[in-house]
Amino acid sequence: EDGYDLWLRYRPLPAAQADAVASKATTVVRDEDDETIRLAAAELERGLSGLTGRRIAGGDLGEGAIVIGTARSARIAALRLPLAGLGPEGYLVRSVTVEGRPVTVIAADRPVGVLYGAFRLLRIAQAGQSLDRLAIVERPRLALRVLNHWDNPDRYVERGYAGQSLWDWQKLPGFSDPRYTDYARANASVGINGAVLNNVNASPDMLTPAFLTKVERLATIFRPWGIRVYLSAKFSAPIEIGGLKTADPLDPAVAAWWRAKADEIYARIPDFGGFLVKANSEGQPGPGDYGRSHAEGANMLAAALKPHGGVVMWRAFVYAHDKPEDRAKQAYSEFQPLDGKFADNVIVQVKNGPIDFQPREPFHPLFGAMPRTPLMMEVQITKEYLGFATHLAYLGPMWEEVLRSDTYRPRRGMTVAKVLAQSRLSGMAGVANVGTDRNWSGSQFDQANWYAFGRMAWNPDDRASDIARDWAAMTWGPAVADPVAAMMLQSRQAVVDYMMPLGLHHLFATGHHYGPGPWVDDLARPDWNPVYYHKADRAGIGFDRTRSGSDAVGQYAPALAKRWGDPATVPEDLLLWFHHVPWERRMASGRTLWEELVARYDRGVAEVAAMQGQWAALRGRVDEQRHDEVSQFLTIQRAEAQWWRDACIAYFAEVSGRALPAGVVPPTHPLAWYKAVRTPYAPGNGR
Ligand code: BDP
Repeated sequence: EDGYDLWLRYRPLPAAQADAVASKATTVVRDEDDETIRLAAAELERGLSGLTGRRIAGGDLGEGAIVIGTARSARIAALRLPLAGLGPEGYLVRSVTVEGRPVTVIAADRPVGVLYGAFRLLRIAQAGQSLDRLAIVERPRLALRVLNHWDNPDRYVERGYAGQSLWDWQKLPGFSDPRYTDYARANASVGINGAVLNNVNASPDMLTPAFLTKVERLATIFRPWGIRVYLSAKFSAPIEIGGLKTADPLDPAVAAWWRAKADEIYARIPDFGGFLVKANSEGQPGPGDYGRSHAEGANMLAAALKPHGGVVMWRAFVYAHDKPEDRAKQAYSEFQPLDGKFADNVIVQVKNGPIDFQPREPFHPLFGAMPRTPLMMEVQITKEYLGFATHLAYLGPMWEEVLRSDTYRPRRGMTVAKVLAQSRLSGMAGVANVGTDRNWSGSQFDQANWYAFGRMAWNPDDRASDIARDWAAMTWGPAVADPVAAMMLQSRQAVVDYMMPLGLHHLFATGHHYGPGPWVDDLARPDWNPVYYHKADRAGIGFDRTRSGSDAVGQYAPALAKRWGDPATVPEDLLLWFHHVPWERRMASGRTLWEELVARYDRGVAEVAAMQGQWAALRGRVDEQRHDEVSQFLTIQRAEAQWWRDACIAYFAEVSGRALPAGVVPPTHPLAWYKAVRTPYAPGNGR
């Protein structure tokens, strides 16, 4: 096994469980000849046959049948189930009696709901759970559940660690790689319903007719799986491919160009999702180039898409070149005043935290602060800042932490999850971690992050621990689900501990964001340098974001600003994010800050060693090929955790002028050694 089958392996269950499933899955009955419903039936047959070791096929109604469909099937309609209330993507899975026989029904208002319901039933069976007395009613809490591919036309994936882009543009539209279907199927299995095909640092070529025929082909393949395609639009495309002199959003010729472009796209792809835009950020063009606001830029594109039902996902990831303001404050400063100014088919896409996908950040202050503007949350599934593909870090707990954060806006209890779910346009975007590697995600365990993203976008209140368990059962087998999930649940904190504990952030070496570089101070912009973020000196360490400092804390609701603005009440995990504190400060453990920092780094390395032990104990209980790959990756992670720990401790010891606490093992090498490490060929660098 090489991992290609993801969580849809459908290997035989132990005999007793297989018998139980088989008795509830004698045949799959469908009356409708809809392509999506056919896919649902085929998936059930494939999955249930694999799990039970028997041939389960389509057939007539009998005891133990699985009956699937919408109200267009007379048999389903006769059951008078409350299908209309399920919405366009919801479903129900119920044990009922039809024509005197006990059966299971998977029903929905629309075919895609039936497909989602089929995957749900399979998930239950894969976990070895009973298919008796089912009474499940589900509908997604968020409407747009979208992967953002940072894929370039030349197949290079920005921040991608799983090989090349899946999209083989050169061979499209002529050749349909079977992987396109497998990709769509995997997404559908977790409820992902959209894919932005190209990098936010967009090439204008993507909007040319030559590329649009290729995009159309992919859209056709994805459609029956409930997936719409979107494109990242380069704001200056009217100049680059349209021959105009300007891209000013208020220029009528520019607006007309985009309208025509939208018409052209929809003529090919009637269910095209819309545009994702990175504007006036990190050198990308945007409305700001013409003195126009983000709202003016977004609304112009929104008007072009509106007649076709498309949306604009406008990113709030901005930090301007000319402003000395704390980078953590800039998105809020620029976007919050625009609340209420966006057209009704614009949704502002906000990263989970105010800086940039760090191993731990507080939630982004825009959540809750723009009540009249739909906001969607962007998370990074690809692990740009958490060790790429070789480090095992399950991101479910990180996203759960953010989604459960209380914004206190407008009142207590309004979590980020609620803010997202309550808006009239709602969604979550995940920067994809898939590529041409056989295992899709660059490592076996990174598949879990793709999986968890889908589950959390469907239900932002789902628990990371439940998701881990389900994934582990499906991917490694129900017998080892608990120990595998236990390993996963500690893994993200381990990365925080050995890279940047206690609220430290952005200590990365230049460019690739892989290894440590807390000493880096020579990059052109102050806020590209790690020293800007940790501000360590002889007296102390941390970024003062209180009122006496940048006052980034003032962008949060008063209750939070108060709690986080005081070093005595801020959670220690965010201490150095918000405060510059003396090395001698007493921590909850009784240690000084310096001692605590070193202890956290040591804990991180120990946690990786513990994962190695937990994984070693599973040898023989999972297949050898995947076990071996994970073991080797853990060995890499262990060595690199040590590298991070040693480099950071060596550096902070030097700037602080402090000796290592008693009993602490000194770094393997002197500081100069770590400073000399180069990683020029690390994958995924921006180009
Ligand atoms: C940063 C990445 C960069 C992306 C940027 C973005 O380093 O490659 O282009 O985010 O989100 O994290 O636009």
